[in-house]
Amino acid sequence: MMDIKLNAKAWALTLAAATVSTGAFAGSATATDALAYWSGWTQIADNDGVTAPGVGGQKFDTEYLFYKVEGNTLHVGLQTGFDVIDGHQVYGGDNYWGGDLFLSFDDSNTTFEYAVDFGFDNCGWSQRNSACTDGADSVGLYQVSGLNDDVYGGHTSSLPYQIVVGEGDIVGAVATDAGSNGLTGNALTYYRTAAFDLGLIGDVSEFNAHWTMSCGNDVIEGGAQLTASVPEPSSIALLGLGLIGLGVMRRKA
Ligand SMILES: [Ca+2]
Ligand SMILES: [Ca+2]
Ligand SMILES: [Ca+2]
Repeated sequence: MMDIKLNAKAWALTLAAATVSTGAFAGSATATDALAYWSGWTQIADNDGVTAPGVGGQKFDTEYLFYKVEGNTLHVGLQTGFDVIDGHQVYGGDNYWGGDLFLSFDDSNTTFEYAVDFGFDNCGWSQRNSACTDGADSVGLYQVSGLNDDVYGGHTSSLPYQIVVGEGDIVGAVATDAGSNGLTGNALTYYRTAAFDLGLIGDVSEFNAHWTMSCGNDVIEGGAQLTASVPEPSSIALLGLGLIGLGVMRRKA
């Protein structure tokens, strides 16, 4: 009996140790939160702490998507452990590049009619062992006419990756901002934004966004309804007062 009890205890300790080590591994790969930069934005995706279909930890962790609408300008924001300041990072001696921000405005997130090119190098997984000499495109909003699907073959579920820009594909100008939290190691995270006039798209009721990198280790998607006429607090208050007034009148009647 004594032996069995000891064995059971030993098993429990082994299981506890396994749980702790798994937790520690996950934590070390994923330690960041949404940046204060996003104050006033609406979060539309939380993929922090997960890299799928691949691995690589924080440097490949797509973390959050945000958006906001100011006037007729749509702002979309990405936070990721991938270096999206220059769209290139070296990991384990290999080169990795950031993708374009794919956008859909036709209520479908299976195909993307538009993409924001941030001006990152036009290279992919097959060029990971060399410097990129393929050049880059101008920052802007483009119609999607051709795709660069050069991600790791086992991660094609992360596609689309980058557009191939053709003549006449550009739709309009994009204002972009980028930075990092300035921390190091697994606490380091970056942000990149895109802002453009919704008039470039036309009649828009919702959008979907998608982003990945040249290994396809991680991918993030999110979307939101774009309600053109959100009642302002003052008009909601007036509506409430009106309803209260109706109630009072009914009680009196
Ligand atoms: Ca993270
Ligand atoms: Ca992630
Ligand atoms: Ca490009």
